Amino acid sequence: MVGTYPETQGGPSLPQRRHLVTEVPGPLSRKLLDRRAAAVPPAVGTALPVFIERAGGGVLVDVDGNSLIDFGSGIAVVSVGNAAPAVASRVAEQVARFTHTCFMVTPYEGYVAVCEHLNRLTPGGHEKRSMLVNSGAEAVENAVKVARAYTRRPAVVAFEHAYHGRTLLTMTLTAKNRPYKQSFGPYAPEVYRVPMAYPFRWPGGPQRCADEAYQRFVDVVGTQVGAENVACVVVEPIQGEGGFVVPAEGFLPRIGDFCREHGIVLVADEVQTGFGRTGAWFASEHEGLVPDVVATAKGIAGGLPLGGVTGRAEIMDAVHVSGLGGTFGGNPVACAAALGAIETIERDGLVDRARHIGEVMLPRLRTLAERHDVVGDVRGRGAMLAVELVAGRDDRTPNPAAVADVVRRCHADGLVVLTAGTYGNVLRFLPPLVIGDELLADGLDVLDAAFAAAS
Ligand code: PLZ
Repeated sequence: MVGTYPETQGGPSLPQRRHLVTEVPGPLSRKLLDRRAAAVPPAVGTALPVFIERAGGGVLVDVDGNSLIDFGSGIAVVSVGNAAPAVASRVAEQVARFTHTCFMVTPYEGYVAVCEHLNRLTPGGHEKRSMLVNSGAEAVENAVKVARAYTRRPAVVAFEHAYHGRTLLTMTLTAKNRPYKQSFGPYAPEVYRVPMAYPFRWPGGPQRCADEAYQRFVDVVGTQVGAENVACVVVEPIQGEGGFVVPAEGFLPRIGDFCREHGIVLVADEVQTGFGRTGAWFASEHEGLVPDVVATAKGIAGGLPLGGVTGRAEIMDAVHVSGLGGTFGGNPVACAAALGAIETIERDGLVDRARHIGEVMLPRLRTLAERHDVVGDVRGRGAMLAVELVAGRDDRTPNPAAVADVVRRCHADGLVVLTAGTYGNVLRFLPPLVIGDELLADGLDVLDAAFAAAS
């Protein structure tokens, strides 16, 4: 192992503090960056080029011994904290017992137990079934396969600003060209795009957003596709990569009603919003939305690769025997991690904790908006929050340069923050739900200082 830090373990026992001992990235990270450049193509990007040696609670410790505050959770994955004890111990136990059989060859209990939890925790009291996969993209892709098999219809409707993955079908469902789609076409057929009820950027203003966006949805589906041809509508209840867009209130329930009326499967992509992140188990709950199928991943397994597709029993059971699966889907080690993560969320009240994080952060972000004209919008729910940066008070032109400047200053000061947004002008915050109040406050101070220095 490269590095200078004495302890070998991560997890919550790591000192929960921001502490820089070199510039960021430090010399050992820079050495590894050179090796990376020779071994890994630049197509696989890097938000912050520090190499991590240990992590836990709300900190990432790099190979140079710098302790950074984590406001990213590896893109909303380690909600229970990195190397969470219940995850680490269950994984260690499982890995010593057996590592793989393939659930389709000889099954094991962990897979079934995770599916039982998914069936219990996802919105709606109806009878459900779940299947497990390896990633968010695979979860969304399988949700579409299930919807097509059940409805025997081809078309899929997705939204502007959507992100659903990087496989051919999910890349097609994704709205943004660069970096996700550029030069990777032709795309999958039968995918149709409708506007998202994006209050801050709706031409008619936020008040008319839900009504007008719904009218546009009905118009496009009716005139360009035909509701009777639509297998499913795929929607993120809060858009993630697209900029943490919270749909105008009332929009999603109406989409849900439309789907029910026309026999269309409503697929909620809860890959980023799920498992407590927004202050509810699933973001659909904030508006009482009960999706027919829910796609999950990220926060489900404390950092191990796992995804789930959970749906109404009659929809999931419509697929022929052996129509769904994959070699690694629902790997026993990943399932053990998921059981540890779910146990941690329930035992430690992390859904409430996400709400608390929102209550601490939102006033601070609103103060930023009062002080700095570039902050055009503050939005999100629970521990999924963002600020959208614009040219100025009366000019909503996206300002990705200001975001880049603030991010650079945060990184240099030991705060890991991520960007998002169709225009690259959104700064997003996804702290682990276990982050302590002091560390959270320190992170917000770094952010304040970065805005003050940037303007
Ligand atoms: N659906 C809503 O947020 C993944 C993408 C990072 P995978 N978001 C992070 C990147 O640039 O590749 C995501 C999501 C929503 C689906 C996915 C896809 O999940 O596990 O990355 O396949």
